[in-house]
Amino acid sequence: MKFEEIEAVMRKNESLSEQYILPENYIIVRLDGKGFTKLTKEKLTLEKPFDARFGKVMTDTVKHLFNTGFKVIYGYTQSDEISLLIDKNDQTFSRKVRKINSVLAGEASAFFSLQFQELCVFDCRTIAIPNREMLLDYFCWRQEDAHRNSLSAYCYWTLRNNGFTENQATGKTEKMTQAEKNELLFQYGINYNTLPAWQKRGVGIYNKEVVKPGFNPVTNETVDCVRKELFVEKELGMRGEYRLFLKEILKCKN
Ligand SMILES: Nc1nc2c(ncn2[C@@H]2O[C@H](COP(=O)(O)OP(=O)(O)OP(=O)(O)O)[C@@H](O)[C@H]2O)c(=O)[nH]1
Ligand SMILES: [Mg+2]
Repeated sequence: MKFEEIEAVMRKNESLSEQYILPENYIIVRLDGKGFTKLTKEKLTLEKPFDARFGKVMTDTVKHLFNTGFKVIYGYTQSDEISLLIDKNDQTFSRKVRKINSVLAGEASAFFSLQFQELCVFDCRTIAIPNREMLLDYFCWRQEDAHRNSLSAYCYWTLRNNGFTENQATGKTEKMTQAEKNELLFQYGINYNTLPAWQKRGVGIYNKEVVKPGFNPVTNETVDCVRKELFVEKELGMRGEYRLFLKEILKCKN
């Protein structure tokens, strides 16, 4: 075959393998740290179960992803995962799933690695969401997951710090209800309800309008200017309250 013929076949095969997020669907992407159990234990020096610097780097990574060319409306992070809501009408890379996943995984991995000076990798999946109610369900689902995992992680590390082995700590908490886990922590002097919200509910990031003093060179006056700034919400509400918060962010979006 001639070069031109080979190229035509290759290009056709490539384009036939392409997947797109269909129009009228919201785009959600979820990135997750690859092998972070090992990485957080062996390579990074971190507090357990939650480390403020790790949390800050996750939040900064979300902020970075707001500036990678996609119209990101909302970002959410908990543990080693990040969810982004991308505008329904975003046409970046013609909504090609391959491009969205690879570019965002690359951006997150590169940015995060630079912060810790260690090789850290994120995977990425893209999910089409057909309506607003499902969007709210999605983010409430991730937050519920954060809540459960955080309670379990606190129980596990409390037992480990009190002389239990890995297997004993896992075995003891495996079949416990949430109420029983709360009770266990209480016995060791930890009131789960008073722990920082970001550890139990995750963190939300979105563009918020803020009023900042600006200078008008024509009138030589200081005037109030309305600007959009990335805002980090570390005190998210839960369930119904979280749904209302998300609805407010989505209010001006079609
Ligand atoms: N020490 C510490 N570990 C954290 C923190 N946040 C997340 N992690 C760890 O990150 C890991 C995330 O778990 P998973 O995503 O389920 O597992 P993984 O090892 O990353 O595996 P894959 O995602 O399947 O590649 C858990 O083991 C957490 O303990 C933190 O603030 N401090
Ligand atoms: Mg992971």
